[in-house]
Amino acid sequence: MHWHILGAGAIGQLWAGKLIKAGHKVTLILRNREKLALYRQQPGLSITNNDGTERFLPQATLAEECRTIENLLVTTKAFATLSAFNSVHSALSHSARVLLLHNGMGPQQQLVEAYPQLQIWAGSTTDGAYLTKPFELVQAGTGETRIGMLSDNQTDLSNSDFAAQLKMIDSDLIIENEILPVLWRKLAINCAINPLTAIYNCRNGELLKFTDRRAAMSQLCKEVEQVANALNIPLFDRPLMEQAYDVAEITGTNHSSMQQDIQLNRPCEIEMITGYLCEAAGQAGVTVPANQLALEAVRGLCNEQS
Ligand code: KPL
Repeated sequence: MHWHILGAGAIGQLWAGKLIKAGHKVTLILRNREKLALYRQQPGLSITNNDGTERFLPQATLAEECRTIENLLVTTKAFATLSAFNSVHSALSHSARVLLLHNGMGPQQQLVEAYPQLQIWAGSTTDGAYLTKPFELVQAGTGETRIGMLSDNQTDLSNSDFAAQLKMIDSDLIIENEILPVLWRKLAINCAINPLTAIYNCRNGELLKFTDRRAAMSQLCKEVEQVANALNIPLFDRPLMEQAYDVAEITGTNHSSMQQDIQLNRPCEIEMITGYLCEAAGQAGVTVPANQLALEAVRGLCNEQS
């Protein structure tokens, strides 16, 4: 199969390596001519993990140069998903499959509504990877990746085909019949950790060391659970606070993606994380004052950047 990858950040490059290893042809769709020129100076990307370093040679192009896309993997930041998708939409073949792998929620549902004819899959990953240079990736840890079909296209037999092909890319990958609760679980964890690490400008584990931070986290968790309950979305089989506590502890020395984005003056995903939660709460008639406050505080931090 030929895959195009939109969003050549850490997860996009990790998947480029996985796909090439599984025998697929891969084309990276790069953001602009500068990035493409940089890639072409020394084509290829390297992935380093405990087993050593491997080099891969995907092709690279720009959105406007794409002709026919059969399989599209979107690994942009959540706030860039829709515009990135629109930049290649006209190149998608009639039977194209789109797989969205990003934090937060909103863009997935918007794409399904806007393009009911497309097969849209979405997933959530806890794979740990970071770039040391533009095309040099370190795979820090192997997490869990869950993928399922979002669009209500159940009659298409090729869906199960696609699931089998995905499993061949990565045998650890989990195919879910219902992906929405999976996306909500990741959203819930991100609502509990990301805004607070941005507000306190701290590592994930430093949220657990202070009573006031733990209390704030617990309040956020309670509200997220109320919204999920009201919408009949099953979260975890134990309180969200316990689950989030463990994630913050396990990833204790990490800086969350939101804390990093704010520190590096990049746009952040607050609207697709806490913003999405607050919107869903409004629709479900649930009040979420702590999350609303966190949303406003992080929006304030984002505005300070400009
Ligand atoms: O997903 C994350 C993120 O940083 O976006 C967590 C779970 C908080 C780990 O850092």
